[in-house]
Amino acid sequence: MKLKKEAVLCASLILSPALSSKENDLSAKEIFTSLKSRINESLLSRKNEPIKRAKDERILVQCLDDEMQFLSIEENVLAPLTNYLKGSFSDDKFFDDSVWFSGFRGLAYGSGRDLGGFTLSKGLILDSRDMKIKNKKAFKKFFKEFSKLDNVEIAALEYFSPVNMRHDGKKMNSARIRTMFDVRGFSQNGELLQQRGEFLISTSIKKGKWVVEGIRLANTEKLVAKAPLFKNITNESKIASVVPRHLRREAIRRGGYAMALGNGDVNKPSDIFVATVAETVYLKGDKNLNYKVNKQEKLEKESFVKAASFADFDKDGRDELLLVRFAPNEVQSKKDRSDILIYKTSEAGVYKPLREIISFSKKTAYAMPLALGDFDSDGFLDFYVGFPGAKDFTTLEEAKQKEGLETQGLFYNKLAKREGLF
Ligand SMILES: [Ca+2]
Ligand SMILES: [Ca+2]
Repeated sequence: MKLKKEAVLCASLILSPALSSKENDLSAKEIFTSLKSRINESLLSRKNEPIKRAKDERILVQCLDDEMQFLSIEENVLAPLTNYLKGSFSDDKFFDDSVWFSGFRGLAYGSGRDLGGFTLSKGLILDSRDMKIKNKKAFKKFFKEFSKLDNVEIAALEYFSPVNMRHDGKKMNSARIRTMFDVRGFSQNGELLQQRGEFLISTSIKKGKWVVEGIRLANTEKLVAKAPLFKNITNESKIASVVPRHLRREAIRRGGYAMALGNGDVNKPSDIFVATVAETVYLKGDKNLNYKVNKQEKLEKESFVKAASFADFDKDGRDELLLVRFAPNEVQSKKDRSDILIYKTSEAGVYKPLREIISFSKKTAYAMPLALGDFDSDGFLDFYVGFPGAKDFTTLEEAKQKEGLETQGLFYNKLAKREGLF
């Protein structure tokens, strides 16, 4: 049997359409027989059933195992490759002589298309798909138009590891990674230059470690601009190095955590608030846009902040910080909730939460989105919070809320009528 489109991601990877038709004809039974030592008995008894439902737990065992291996590939192959480019290819021993390259040698660019301020040129790959040249200079030469690299990103889009690339059909011995690369910097003439496209990276385990076997250029294009439209200050700002990173543990459809720009004081530049699954960080920048962590004892302990916004609710010239927290396991009181919070700064710039600021008696779950606006046009900012519930916005099934759960929350700012609240 052939797997249909509804088969889960992992199954489609095992039976990659890129493979020969013979391999495509592997049945679910054959796959699960080869995977049986990783599947518990109750699942094994169902091995003759076709793989159909995305929720099928049988494939999850293999998926999880593959994902763990893929993390090693990211760490041992993609991250070092990114760093090699970032280091302007200074490590001459990065690729050993056995690594092959394909698509780079016969590359030409079509005549550029003017897109108003910048020119887009598509790469024409002239090498045949079988051409594999063991000459690392071809790879280096591909980026020869850069005088200076500013930003390098290599992100995996898919990995392929069919049964014949696995040990006993289970753990991956080798894999092909389809990646998106995006390299930005300046050309030899000082113009802004971006090269992007897809690398197909063949990788395998050698001496217990994932290594690059070869890189095929699948497609590419470049953009050249005379003047910057936006200046990238990520590196200068040091933001990436001061914001903590955590492993993503929840569904990607729920998105990430909040980031907000505003001013807790009247100084420029804007302060930056960044939330994570655990702690939050408050950053203050100097006139050179160097951002440093500003200790905020209470604020930094807030976890699961899904949405945040700076807003001057009381019009005193300093922004308050409104937080919406994804807090399904916390009981909310009617007047003092832990999922909708407003923090206010003192003159000294210390943020403290305001108590009993909203009254909301309806039961809700999973506060997530936030919008600000003066909804009643009284000159004071109001806000909206959505409570999409456990099923969130992207469920394929009809979302039925539990009885009594409210999904919308609109909060008018009553300061105009109640001075002294803040
Ligand atoms: Ca204020
Ligand atoms: Ca208002």
